Amino acid sequence: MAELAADQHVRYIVTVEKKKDSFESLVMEHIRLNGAYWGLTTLDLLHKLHAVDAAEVVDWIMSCYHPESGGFGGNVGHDPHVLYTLSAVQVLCLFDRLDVLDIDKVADYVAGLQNEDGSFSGDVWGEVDTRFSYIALCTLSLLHRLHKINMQKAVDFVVSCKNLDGGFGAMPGGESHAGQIFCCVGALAITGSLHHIDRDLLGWWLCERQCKDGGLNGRPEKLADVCYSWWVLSSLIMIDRVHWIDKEKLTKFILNCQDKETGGISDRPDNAVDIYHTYFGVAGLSLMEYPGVKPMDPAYALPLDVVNRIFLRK
Ligand code: GRG
Repeated sequence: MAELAADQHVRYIVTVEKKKDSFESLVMEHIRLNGAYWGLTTLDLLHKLHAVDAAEVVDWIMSCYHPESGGFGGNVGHDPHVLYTLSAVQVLCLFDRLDVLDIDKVADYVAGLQNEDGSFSGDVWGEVDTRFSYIALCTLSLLHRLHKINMQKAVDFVVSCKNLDGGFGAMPGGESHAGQIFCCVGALAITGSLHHIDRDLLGWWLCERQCKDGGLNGRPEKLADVCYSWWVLSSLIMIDRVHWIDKEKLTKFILNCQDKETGGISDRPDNAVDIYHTYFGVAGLSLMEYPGVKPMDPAYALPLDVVNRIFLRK
């Protein structure tokens, strides 16, 4: 079996960050804070977070902050949204620098996006999606501020998005999709509400995502994509059914998506690499306990030592 080209991936991540006028940097301009979370978490998983200047990263993160609302934008001068607020909080967790935040202000921004039915909007424009429920719960939990929302209603909304096949969609009646399933299972895990899940039914739907090539897809009849290694495996771990996947075949699929010369991982073999798939490939390997990669927490999507530091201060 091919091996993880860890050094090349580290070099790829550090150079993508520096090439500000490259194609990848340009297409990621509006989601740069998400990109920072993907790249920096990968570095940490590979024990190389020190390859970047922590103070410089923290300064840049704070330049995306909107003190009047308490939220973060995807880049400097961009409007705030919960998607980027979670990434900002996660990156600050990696560097153990939550001290730079006005925690109550950020938590109030997120809590203020909860709607009457328990759902969350992504920003002031009001789009509702179970992604935002997960993001709100994850952010507030990392900030120790879950008490600022109506948690029962938040859980009830997520449960109302459960389908007859055991999966979850973006809203009530929405098609089951592995990405949304991660969000709903993660939200229920964070709130201690996993008893709402039929583990065997959902586990079966999730393990059926493994394709002949060993990779995982996001829903029936779709092609495998490295990113589902994370969305599907993390969900299976949270419901204790990860042994229903052929880990060896999936590991091979991910390793075959690497550019072993210049680093990076793509969605499927022979495609162009990008930072998103590099992160989800390494994160998937982490969930399968690949040697040399730090273990990850499946609900918070951060290295386990970072999550332990936050909740246990160890
Ligand atoms: C902290 C890890 C982490 C996540 C934050 C943003 C978010 C919360 C979760 C996103 C979950 C999600 C919906 C993931 C799916 C992304 C994806 C590859 C969508 C593509 O969907 P289609 O329909 O592709 O274009 P398929 O694979 O179905 O053909």
